[in-house]
Amino acid sequence: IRMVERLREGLEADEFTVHYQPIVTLRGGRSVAFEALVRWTPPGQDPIGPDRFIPAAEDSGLIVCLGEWVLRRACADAAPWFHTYGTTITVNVSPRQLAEHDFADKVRRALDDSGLPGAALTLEITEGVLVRSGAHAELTLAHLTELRSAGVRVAIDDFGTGYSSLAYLRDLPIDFLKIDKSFMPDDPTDAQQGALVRAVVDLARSLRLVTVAEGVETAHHAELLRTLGCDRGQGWLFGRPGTAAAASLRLVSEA
Ligand code: G
Ligand code: G
Ligand code: MN
Ligand code: NA
Repeated sequence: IRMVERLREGLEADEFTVHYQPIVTLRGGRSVAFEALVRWTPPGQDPIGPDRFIPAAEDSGLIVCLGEWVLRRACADAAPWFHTYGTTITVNVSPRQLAEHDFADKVRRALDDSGLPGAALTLEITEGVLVRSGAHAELTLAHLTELRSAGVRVAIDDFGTGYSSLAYLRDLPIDFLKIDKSFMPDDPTDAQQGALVRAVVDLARSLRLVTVAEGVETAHHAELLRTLGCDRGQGWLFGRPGTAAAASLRLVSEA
């Protein structure tokens, strides 16, 4: 309850920022997208990680307001990146947002107001989104279908960590699979870990989805993923989340 109060105050006092982490092609290494990741630094304090405040924002419903703010900020920051380099932006969306009757309207307005086409935006949702949206599952599906027909793409985040993953892949309109970072082997010689990454990448590829590996921390991870035919990577090896200015600089230096 205290956390919720602080969140509400923080939103009013404009204490949030958005950081951006590059998503690169595993062949070529170009930053084709950035994931928007919200940050909260109350004045005079250390940053509070999203792991701590996103759950509270979801439980209280404040995520609807915070999520819309992140979406609008990210679209505004990403507009020059898209227009100059074709770099797209991916934004995390929680089930609560998708259960709002006007979610698709809000997304279209954020795009219009920043001068972006739908194709510049990817929404990241989790496998459990239909279950967690409960009675709103139909509305969630309708929003995603409508936005996709406007060119917006949809990614399944943290793939492989939820349950009944396969049924969701069948029922959800999606374009990308983001393989959860827990699948990156911490021991390159462990055959069992290697087999698991291979199985997940093969599954995603056979569904003709673009595959994005998360948590790529080492050159070995990148090499393994290339061998397996994974399309894109995101992780500390390629770049940590940073400010919009840092993202712009990165694009300039790649051009
Ligand atoms: O890097 P990281 O600590 O930023 O993110 C931790 C968790 O918070 C991840 O699960 C990430 O998806 C989530 N997260 C980060 N930014 C947002 C956001 O804007 N909206 C939602 N719903 N989740 C976010
Ligand atoms: O849940 P989601 O996948 O949206 O959030 C991405 C999270 O992963 C963020 O907290 C981000 O800071 C974190 N992250 C990004 N790259 C790496 C990495 O290479 N290793 C680890 N352990 N975490 C990472
Ligand atoms: Mn994400
Ligand atoms: Na992710």
